[in-house]
Amino acid sequence: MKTSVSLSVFESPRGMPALFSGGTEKNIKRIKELGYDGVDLFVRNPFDEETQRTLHLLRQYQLGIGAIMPAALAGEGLFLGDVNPEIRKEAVQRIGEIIDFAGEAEGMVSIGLVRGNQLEEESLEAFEERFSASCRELLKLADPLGVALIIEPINRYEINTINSAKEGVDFLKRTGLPMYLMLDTFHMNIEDVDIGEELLNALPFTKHIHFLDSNRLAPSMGHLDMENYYRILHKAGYQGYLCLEALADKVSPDECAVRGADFFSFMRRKEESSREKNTGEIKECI
Ligand code: LER
Ligand code: MN
Repeated sequence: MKTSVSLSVFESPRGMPALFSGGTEKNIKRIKELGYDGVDLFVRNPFDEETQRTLHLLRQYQLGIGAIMPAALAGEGLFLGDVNPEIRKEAVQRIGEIIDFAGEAEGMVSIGLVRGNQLEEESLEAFEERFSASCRELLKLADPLGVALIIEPINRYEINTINSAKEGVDFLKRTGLPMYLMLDTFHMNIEDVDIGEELLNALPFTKHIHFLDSNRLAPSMGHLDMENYYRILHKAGYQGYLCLEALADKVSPDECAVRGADFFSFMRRKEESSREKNTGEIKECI
């Protein structure tokens, strides 16, 4: 499993879970120094100067890119499932630009808050019809570039459909859309009955994970059994990123990043020593 942190290319607004704000050399150097393998990148206009400079620095420091996050577009009122066709069209066009960028950056594109909300007076089917049609447009752009589109189940206080991991799986099965999931343990803690079980159930559809404790800080800073979830994913052979998409507004982002790095190296040492122990036991049996 690889590890990463979230980074916004631009100065991140309050409430955005970008652990590092600004694609500066200072931030990128620090992420590398702490031993992370990559970043999730919040972008706005992917071909502007600051995004291109950030991409260049990430390459220079040999950091990978997991998910590219278009959440800022939701802040601009652009939604793939919006009832207004003009808004849907603009959302598809702007996310399309992010897909082009993802092709160049070798990342995936997350589909989270940009889904938009089901209206109170309409059925889920009516909303899903609009949202799925926009997804089909995006897939036409993403497929030839080999860019995966990953739907993030997000808790009910932020959006009103696809809240739990199970609902994410059901949506993909129901529509047959060739998309994947990005799970987030912070949201799962609110929406899923058993995080460990649902991680396993959703794993065949999952390409990326935001790996946060109950308070949206690094594992070990809240009250979830993050060691258990790490072990479950490791044992199941998950090969993707565990990303600290943390909201460090009450502690310093650096402290959160250090605690995350400590957690991951502690878990790697533990896995390593249990592997050695098992090999020793097998040798003794022989
Ligand atoms: C984004 O990954 C996320 O988790 C949402 O809460 C939207 O910011
Ligand atoms: Mn997330």
